[in-house]
Amino acid sequence: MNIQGETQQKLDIYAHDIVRKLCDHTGRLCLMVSEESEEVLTIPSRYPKGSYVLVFDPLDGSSNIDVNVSIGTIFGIYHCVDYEQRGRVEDALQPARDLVAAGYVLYGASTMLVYSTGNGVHGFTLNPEYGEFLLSHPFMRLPEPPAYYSVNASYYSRWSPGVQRFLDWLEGKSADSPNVSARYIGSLVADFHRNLLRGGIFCYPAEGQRKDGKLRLLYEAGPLAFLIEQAGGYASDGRRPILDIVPTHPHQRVALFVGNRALVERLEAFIRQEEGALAS
Ligand code: AFP
Repeated sequence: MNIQGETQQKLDIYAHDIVRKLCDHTGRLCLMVSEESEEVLTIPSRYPKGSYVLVFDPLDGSSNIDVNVSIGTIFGIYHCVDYEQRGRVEDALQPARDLVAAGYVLYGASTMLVYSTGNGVHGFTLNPEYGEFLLSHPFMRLPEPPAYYSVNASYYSRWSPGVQRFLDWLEGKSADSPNVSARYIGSLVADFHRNLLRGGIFCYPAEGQRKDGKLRLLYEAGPLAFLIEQAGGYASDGRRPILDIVPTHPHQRVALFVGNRALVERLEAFIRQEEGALAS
């Protein structure tokens, strides 16, 4: 079981160990944070300590491993806050707006690496023959109009009225509803990637029991928010930009709405309306 009390698949641990072992001795990092480790990962004293911090979800969508559905690895890279004292948890508790790079690897029909260093979003496809990632999707931009919405609608009854109104609107129950279709894989990276290519919104709202939803800010929502803004989109927790949320804990959760800006801003408007109605 991992810190979140979720079942750890063998491949989760395997992926975690590969990333950790390949990155802890390079002299580039002073700290790592992984979904699969309760403690932050300091650099063993026998290795030089660099000035960068790696936060990562070694294998996202692991409940899809055994059913052969696309899964992925998500990562974010920060520069340490204080070089002299580098290697403390504070180096990881930075808002995603301060990321120096972020990306994911998608293990699907093909294996793709998608990343940004703040100069656009670029996609590379692995050519297994050469073992090389080749540039296949330079300067990825969210297309307009969006085509899809991705949410686990079976949780509808657990959402706040504002979020329920938004889903009703997405499902075409209003005169001004968008022309979007539903797609939900249950692997965040795969749902995000499809929406990045075709336009859309991915939602994992807060629920009655889970006030901050399920997904993690540091190594899931943050890096994807960094990418989506570089691709012309927006990511919010329903009230504020994900990029501006300052983490207080390495494994904290956050509600996530990410995709075409107009759709995410509409969601925020529904929540403001709901709160306005409650306040009056
Ligand atoms: P697992 O790693 O347990 O499969 O969870 C995957 C995930 O973190 C994310 O990839 C999905 O978008 C989301 O959870 C699916 O959650 P639901 O099963 O509650 O819809």
